[in-house]
Amino acid sequence: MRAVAVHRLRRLALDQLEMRLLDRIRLIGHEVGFGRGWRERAVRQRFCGALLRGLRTWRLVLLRLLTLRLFCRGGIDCGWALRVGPVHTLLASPRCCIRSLVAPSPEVRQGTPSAVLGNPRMTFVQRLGAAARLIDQRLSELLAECGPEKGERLAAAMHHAVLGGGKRFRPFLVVESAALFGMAPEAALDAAAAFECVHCYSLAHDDLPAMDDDDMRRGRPTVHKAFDEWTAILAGDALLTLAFEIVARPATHPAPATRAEIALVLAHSAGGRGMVLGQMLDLAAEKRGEPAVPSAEHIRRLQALKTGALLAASCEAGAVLAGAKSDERAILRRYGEWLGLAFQIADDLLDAEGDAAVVGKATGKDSTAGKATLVSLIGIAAARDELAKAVREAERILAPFGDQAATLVEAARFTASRGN
Ligand code: GRG
Repeated sequence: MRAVAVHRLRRLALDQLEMRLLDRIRLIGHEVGFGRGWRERAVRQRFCGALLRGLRTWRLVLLRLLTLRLFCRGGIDCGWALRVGPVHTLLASPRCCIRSLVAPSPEVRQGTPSAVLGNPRMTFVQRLGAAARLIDQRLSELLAECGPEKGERLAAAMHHAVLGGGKRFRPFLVVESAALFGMAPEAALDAAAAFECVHCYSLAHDDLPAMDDDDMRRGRPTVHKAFDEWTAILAGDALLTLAFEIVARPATHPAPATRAEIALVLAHSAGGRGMVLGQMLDLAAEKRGEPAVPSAEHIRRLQALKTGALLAASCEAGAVLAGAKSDERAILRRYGEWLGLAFQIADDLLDAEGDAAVVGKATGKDSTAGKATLVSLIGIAAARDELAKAVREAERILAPFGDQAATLVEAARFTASRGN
């Protein structure tokens, strides 16, 4: 009798605990920014399931919650957090846990790019991570194939600028935009890598003392800090040239006309009518005070050129690569423009409010430098509204593609919620 009563009491206490834990999970889910989409719901349910399965050993559950919270706060995807398991494992074998965090998933280790990215069970962040690993692998092959001889200082600086961090968002957009028109990821990887080379060159140059003067990028010393200024300049130059070499190679696309078209899209977005002009306007405002009072319109144009152009071109290039019709190509371009705007506003918000450890570079630089950004001109609340509008527009433009464009829709939402 007594044993039954004790058992019931214990069950009751566990039920109570379960309710409290569920509340807590909901709260944490809210804190780490789960949305309301079905994918997010599915992840949340997986969480709850995994947590509740461990309820009999409730201390373990509390520890898991703590792990989850720590990792999610650190910007790590929930799926990864689940793979790490309970904190006690972390304490018992930190190296094994850290390895499971950074090691490629079994799909990435075993599968072809199509198999890896075709897995419908992946969350968006896992998909972005899986694509990043594929792109990293292709980038290091291309650097070895087309870059300078191994062991040279220039090669080492190019590696430093490209490998070892970065979301690989532009190449992801190339791959996913091409996938929207039925192209397999492996067929889009080279063009995607070319876009990342241009992005990495721009970061290496932007970080130089003559430009934005940054010591840290992607959580590591910038190229000129790890090497020196002249090496960083030359590594950037070589990466820009390498991008066009990659695009020109038959491996990028069998049709010369398509390769030429991609080269055009990339050149327009990166050059004196695109990113370089945007950078020029930005530095002219900061260093020469031109114009004396920048308007919100001026800032929007500057950002569309500096940041938006390459993002929009990545989406357009994916469509070109996959042979999309001209109206479909135009849709992808417009989607990319809204996405670019969202990306830059989110970047300004991160600079204003972000944590340098999570962002991977110094924050608060814009206001310290007295730099006019959309956030400084219209305020945080209005910038958030504009960000939400940009994401809505990006989603609306993709409506003709229906569910086929789900990943690109999520990419637009991701730009708004990203932590780095
Ligand atoms: C030097 C010609 C020239 C241009 C530089 C890209 C750029 C133009 C400047 C970088 C300054 C900056 C912080 C711009 C805001 C948006 C941006 C490009 C952020 C960095 O891109 P992410 O977040 O970086 O995709 P990762 O590291 O993930 O690749």
